[in-house]
Amino acid sequence: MTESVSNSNNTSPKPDFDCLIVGAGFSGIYLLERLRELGYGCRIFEAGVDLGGVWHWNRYPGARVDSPIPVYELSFERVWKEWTWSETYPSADELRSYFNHVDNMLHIKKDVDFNKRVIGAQYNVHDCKWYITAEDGSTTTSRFFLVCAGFAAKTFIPDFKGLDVFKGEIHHSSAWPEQGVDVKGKRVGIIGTGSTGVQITQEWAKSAKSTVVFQRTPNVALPMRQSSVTAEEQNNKKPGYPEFFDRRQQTYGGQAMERWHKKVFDDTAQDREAFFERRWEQGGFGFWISNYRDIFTDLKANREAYDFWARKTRARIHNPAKRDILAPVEPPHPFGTKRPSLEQDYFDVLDRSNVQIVNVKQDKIVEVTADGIITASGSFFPLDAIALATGYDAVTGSMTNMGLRSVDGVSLAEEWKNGASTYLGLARRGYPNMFFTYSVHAPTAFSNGPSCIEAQGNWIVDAILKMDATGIVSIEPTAEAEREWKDKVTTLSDRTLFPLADSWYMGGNIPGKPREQLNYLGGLNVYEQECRKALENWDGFITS
Ligand code: N01
Repeated sequence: MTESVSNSNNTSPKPDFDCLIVGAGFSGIYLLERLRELGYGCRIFEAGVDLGGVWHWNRYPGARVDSPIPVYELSFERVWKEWTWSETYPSADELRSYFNHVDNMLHIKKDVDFNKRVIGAQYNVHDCKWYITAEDGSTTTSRFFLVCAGFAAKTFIPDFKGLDVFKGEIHHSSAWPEQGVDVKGKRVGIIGTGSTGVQITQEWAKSAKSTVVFQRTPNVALPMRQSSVTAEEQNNKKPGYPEFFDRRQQTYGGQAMERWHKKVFDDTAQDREAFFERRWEQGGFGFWISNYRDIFTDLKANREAYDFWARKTRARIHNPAKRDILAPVEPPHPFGTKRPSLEQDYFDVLDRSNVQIVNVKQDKIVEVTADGIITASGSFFPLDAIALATGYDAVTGSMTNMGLRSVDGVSLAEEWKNGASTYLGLARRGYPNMFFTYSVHAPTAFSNGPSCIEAQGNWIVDAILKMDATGIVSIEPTAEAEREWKDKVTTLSDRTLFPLADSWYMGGNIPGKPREQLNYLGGLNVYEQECRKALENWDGFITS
């Protein structure tokens, strides 16, 4: 459906596509399917060789999702009706099978170019087309340019001296060899204790001869409480799925889990302990997301949650030195202001005698040698394999790493050098007809992925439909709307304790990156209402 292009009053040939989508993860697939059904000509360019986005790339041992089924899946009935999970928190392998199933049901792959990495894109105001260049030298034109690259597409590897001289295997978690790494009988090291580091440690420490975990910040990890699930159990619940998926969109975190209505000190100490205990026993993110409603706004309230966590966790660690590194009495940051992992036996594994923990906040890594790692104190840790679980230039990195340029030819990386700016976490001034999902200034880090993606995807589809129904050729935000949106994102964040932690939420994990809130903290439900309101009269947009 390219009639709208003829509205542009230009005589240049039609673009190659109505919508060119970057990325074949949840967002790209969702948008492709929705737009294709409406008759739009779409294509996905995907740098990897298969569907799945982060689940395609993340092949490190132990990788699994931390949202329970059926929260973390697409709401397309054709997909969920015929699909059965085996665990409450599925593994990356199972998620890759899920994406194959998505393809079997929706025939996504026929509209995807794999191995196609976008390295440049710019909108031409004269012919109203995006020109998208790929690493293979090709240039493709499109009316809309939809960036669905997720928040974790740009790997971060610290600039450790000697990284390239290490003789053993060394891999970042996002570039893990498909055949895996055999660590049986080997001495292994894991740098980083975020969600990825926790998951790798749980696996490697069980088979390696010895393990050294290089921890800069303790992971205030919560019990996952994994369980197997049968097809029968799932089939019994499926009649309720449509309502469940609707409800998921109406919650703060897109999780079908709400913050508790009470504040921490509304309860007596005894009732509070009982409440914490219930959340703890449930497992998963309940202790984080549906905890007392003031734990992210009041340090004293937050400390109660941390102290409960520390008591529970310290009781599991028998080695006193390890106990103080892994679960210190004093919080490393307010509880939950860095993403907690869901662990299965992380603390038990770390307590083993063949596992060593190095506190690299006090004793920094200074060099990787051919045979191991040297820290500032001069300690040498001989290693045969190293896992770099050091995370991502998260949220903005996926977008600034793609060669995007404004209509004036300025690169997005340059524009965002001192801070990101967007409108509604969906659009950017100077980039007409470009929309992005699960990225900057949206609920991204604070929402279940598929929920956020579907809310934004539906908005993008409706915006395109509305443009075509009313003869609008292009839209882009005003400078004022962007300023106001950024102020809102910042104000919401400043009311909370999140700015107190050096997290990737705040750009705090990357040396030199501007320190600012990159996520919208008002909740997915409110976010969606705000976006919908703007769509009614194109508030904050310039239309032409
Ligand atoms: O990355 P991270 P990640 N020296 O940035 C450390 C999602 N995810 O890949 O905390 C030593 O969280 C760094 O230390 P510090 C999820 O949303 C989900 O683990 O900055 N250490 C930190 O410990 C997650 O939040 C799952 O002090 C250094 C680690 O490296 C997001 O992806 C699984 C260092 C990086 O942790 C990112 O997680 C995996 C240095 N110079 C990922 N530099 C699920 O379970 C950094 N570190 C669904």
